[in-house]
Amino acid sequence: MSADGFNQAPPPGARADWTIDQGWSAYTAEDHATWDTLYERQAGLLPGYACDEFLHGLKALDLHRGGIPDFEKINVELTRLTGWSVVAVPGLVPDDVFFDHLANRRFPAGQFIRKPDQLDYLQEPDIFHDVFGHVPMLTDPTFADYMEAYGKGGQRALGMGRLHNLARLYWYTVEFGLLETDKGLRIYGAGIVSSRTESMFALEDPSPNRIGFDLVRTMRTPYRIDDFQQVYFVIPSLQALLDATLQDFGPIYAAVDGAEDIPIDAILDEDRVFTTGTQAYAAAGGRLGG
Ligand code: HBI
Ligand code: FE
Repeated sequence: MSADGFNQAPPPGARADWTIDQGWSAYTAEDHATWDTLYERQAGLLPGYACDEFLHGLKALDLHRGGIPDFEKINVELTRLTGWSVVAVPGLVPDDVFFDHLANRRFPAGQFIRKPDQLDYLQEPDIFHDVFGHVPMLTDPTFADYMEAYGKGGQRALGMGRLHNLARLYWYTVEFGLLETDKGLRIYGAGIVSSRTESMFALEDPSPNRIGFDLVRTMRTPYRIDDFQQVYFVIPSLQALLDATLQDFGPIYAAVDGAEDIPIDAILDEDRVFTTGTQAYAAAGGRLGG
């Protein structure tokens, strides 16, 4: 997920912080139609799958208006709610640039949208993954605080050579996290909520493990970048996630240092287990083998 190294020069046409103008008027009818197709597929599924905070954010930012959102328009409400704004970037940006944006409540969103023949899966986050997947949660004050804290933690982690630990935390929360609610498990992770198939898999399939979130546990657990996850971590509340991130990571890194990676499909005695998965999907070769 990361553009490796840092202090890299921005691509031609981008500013020093790698931002570009969104150029909303330049999107084609096909681009807007792709957004609408992706949106219709997801929005119909989300009640009962996405957490309330996500659904409220979708409405608050009026993302169902149709067509690719104009950042200037959605930023008026987003900034009023939590001080966050969405800025356009050409694609993945170097880690130091990414964390600096997050630490200053700017979410870097890919300016491009996938092609009609890439609807189900693409390697690099496009505007649908970023704006539909990530931005609605930024309207929630607690999650907005978490993402800023994550950015600041990322800047410190880079300085300590700990990026790989933090990348796992990001992956198992911001991208693929589940939330425990009184109505059952709900999705808050952008990578899940922007994918119809993974939304159903993450909540309903007997294959993956579902385990209570623990900071050290996630940092010790590898993740899949090419297919559905084999384990999903469940937070008891957004506040609990924020609290976990506001502590000093020094001892956390020390605890991770001496420890081996935990096998991706393992369940430990100390885990709070919601689902002991069959791992049948991964054993059958997953999407690539499906
Ligand atoms: N750049 N635009 C963009 N979006 C990301 O999600 C992103 C990135 N650069 C680095 C990165 N993510 C990851 O390396 C960090 O989350 C660890
Ligand atoms: Fe993402």
